[in-house]
Amino acid sequence: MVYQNLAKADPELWSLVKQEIKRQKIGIELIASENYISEAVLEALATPLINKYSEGYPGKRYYGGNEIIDQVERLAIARAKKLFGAEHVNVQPLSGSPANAAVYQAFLEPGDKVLALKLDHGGHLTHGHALNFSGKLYNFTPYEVDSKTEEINLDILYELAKEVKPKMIVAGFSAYSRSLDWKKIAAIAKEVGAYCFADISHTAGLIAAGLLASPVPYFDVVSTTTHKTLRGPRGAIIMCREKYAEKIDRAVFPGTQGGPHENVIAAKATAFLEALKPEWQNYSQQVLDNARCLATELQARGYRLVSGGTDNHLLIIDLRSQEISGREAEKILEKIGISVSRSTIPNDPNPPFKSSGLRLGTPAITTRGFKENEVRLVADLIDRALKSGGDEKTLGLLKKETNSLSEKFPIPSL
Ligand code: DSN
Repeated sequence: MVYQNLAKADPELWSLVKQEIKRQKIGIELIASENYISEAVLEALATPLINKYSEGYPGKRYYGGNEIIDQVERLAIARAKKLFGAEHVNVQPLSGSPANAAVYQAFLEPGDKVLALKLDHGGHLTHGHALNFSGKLYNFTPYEVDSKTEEINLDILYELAKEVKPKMIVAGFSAYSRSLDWKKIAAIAKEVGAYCFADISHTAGLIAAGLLASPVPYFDVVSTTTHKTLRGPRGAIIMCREKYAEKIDRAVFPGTQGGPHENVIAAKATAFLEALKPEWQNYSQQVLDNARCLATELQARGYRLVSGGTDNHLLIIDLRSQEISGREAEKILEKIGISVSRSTIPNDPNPPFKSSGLRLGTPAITTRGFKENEVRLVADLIDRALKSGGDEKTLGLLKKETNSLSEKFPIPSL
């Protein structure tokens, strides 16, 4: 992408953008929720579609001049439906949290009971955390992972659902490395008379590739962000059965949002087109292979992983035996140019800001072209950094190794 106008018009901002481009180029990105968009998606984001107000939906807008915008939005909807086999798709949610706010508003009244995975067991803020709108507005009961296997035990969920009798069961996570039995969760919800809502933000790209099971055939409603494994622009979509289409659309607009960002909707359409191509499966398979390789390599170096491994694109290291907190580990890796996010582990003895775990994911490095050989080098860099005791000279040398490895793998859009 050429930015010569920005560089000329706003040198102060351009200098910051250049620094961020450099940081991305020379660093290694292991944050499980991040990825690199293609040049085509980046160009779609920079189109003049951003200039248009289009409150409403195709054919029913509250502003004139939307005849082309309607076609853009219909294109995004059609591609998303095809990609996920969904009956109805709303492509307007600005991001994951607004999407989830709309889902709750569509199906629940304030105070209604909801079951969702606890945050420190891998859940998400919008799945009922006390400080989030979800936890303030609705009456969430958290379910936990099994204390021995550290996996979600659906028998326990079933008993809890019978006891609580929620109006909704939420399935989905932001820090859980195992797959979910969607069909069984939907059956539990049906039996207790609850709506079932899947938030597949983390795994949507792998589901679209057909490599992980999809909740779409079984669940009432499914939300996903578009910028993680799906490798699209920052945003979200909601999928639901046709019978809930009106509920969902009204909850997005006018329920929780005003004007949609049509340039982002255009970029979503382009990302969906990319995910519909046969190459998408190869990419997604490599994301999974790289995650398994990273897990094995870290275990071989003595690290304990929550639940013993991974079935998806992410893994959580339990750092307690390393006598270092998640926050300290994140800082050390930052010093050598590797970005990760600290994570809680189930029943974490540390508060979330400090935490006892690290969450690592492989979508971004895989987009860059890393395969198992590079993943082994990454595991080695992480291990040497975490065992360096913070020695600045060692960390300086490791940073050089990070930079020279990453510079061999250009980022598509930079
Ligand atoms: N912040 C995202 C993540 O890192 O998983 C979830 O919203």
